[in-house]
Amino acid sequence: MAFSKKEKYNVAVVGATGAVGRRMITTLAERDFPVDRLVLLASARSAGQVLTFKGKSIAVELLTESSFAGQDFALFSAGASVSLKYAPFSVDAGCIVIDNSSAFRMEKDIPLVVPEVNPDAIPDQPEIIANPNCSTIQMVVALHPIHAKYRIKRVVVSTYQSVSGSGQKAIAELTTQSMAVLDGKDTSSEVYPHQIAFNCLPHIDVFLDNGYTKEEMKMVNETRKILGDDSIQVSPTTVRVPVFYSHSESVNVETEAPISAEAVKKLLRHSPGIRVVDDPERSEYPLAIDAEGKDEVFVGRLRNDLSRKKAINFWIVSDNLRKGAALNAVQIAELIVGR
Ligand code: NAP
Ligand code: 12T
Repeated sequence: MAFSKKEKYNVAVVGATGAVGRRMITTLAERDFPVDRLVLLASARSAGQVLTFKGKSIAVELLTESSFAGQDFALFSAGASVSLKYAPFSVDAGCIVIDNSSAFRMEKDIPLVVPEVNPDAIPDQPEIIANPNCSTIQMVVALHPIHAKYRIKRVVVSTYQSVSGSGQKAIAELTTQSMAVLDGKDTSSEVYPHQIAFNCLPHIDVFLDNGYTKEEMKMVNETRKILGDDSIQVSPTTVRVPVFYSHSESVNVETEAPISAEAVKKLLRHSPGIRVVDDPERSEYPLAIDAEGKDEVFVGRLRNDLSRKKAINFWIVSDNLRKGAALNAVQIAELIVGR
């Protein structure tokens, strides 16, 4: 079954009750995506729960192999194992999958798309399109214009990632632990291996044999795939911090061509999806609490690297549930219906 242009589309949200799924629903509404029927899917735990879309109540349904009949788009954010199991049923039903999990991102034949960077990676008849990792998305939005003009050789990045990246349970864990600590009580941890309240954990996703975490290797591999350049060196450290929403990143970029912080500031001011916030005199720079609920990738603290000629430093912040997940996925769907 081939994709054909229509006035409105049937959209399924898989993992609709989750941190990302809920943003999918609000993002579809806010951007007025041409939705005909919206089907909300989750596990037996929350089937029957009622959510609202544009003021209309919709009951969550149990995800099954036949959930995709008659649907045009399925936005998946229920974890990699759910995507691996159910995305093939969606494809068989002729329903385009936009997948937020890590299941398909590095598959050779599956496009990994950030609309501001590589919209042309979407084929004429898409089946599965992968949404990159949240930390990678906000970084490549800023790297892409720099790479196009100066050729990036190497990126050294440290992340400061919010707990909402690990879902609803993690948001609850930070809340409960913070209150316990302030009350002078003991804490317990379920989502993370250690207390996250008033702490920083240099550990996101699982550790791999090379000593890096899977989250760190996503930043290496996904950045190369999206920018279409395997020669870019990426040296990452990913850290969980006690912040609810928005990921922050400290980035050092080394380029082939001579570069300056001042020139990049001008370049990024005119680059899609980016807002430069950089006025140190007035204590203005990107902040997680300001980025929450916003669409843009915020960039600031642009400085020349004191230790190297062709290198600069900067700070990137974006709402991980928006541009890092739901917004990027809906933008991909918009590209498909808009052409
Ligand atoms: P979450 O808040 O824990 O939500 C998980 C969602 O998946 C819930 O709706 C849950 O439904 C559903 N679910 C879980 N197991 C299921 C099953 N067997 N069948 C059907 N539905 C199932 O997690 P989240 O933060 O929204 O993240 C969800 C996924 O999105 C993650 O696993 C991750 O891969 C991906 N993600 C991607 C990015 C990104 O960088 N692009 C960012 C964050 C997350 P119930 O209510 O029934 O439990
Ligand atoms: N472990 O989409 O915990 O690959 O913040 C996103 C976020 C995996 C992913 C997290 C994760 C992904 C997290």
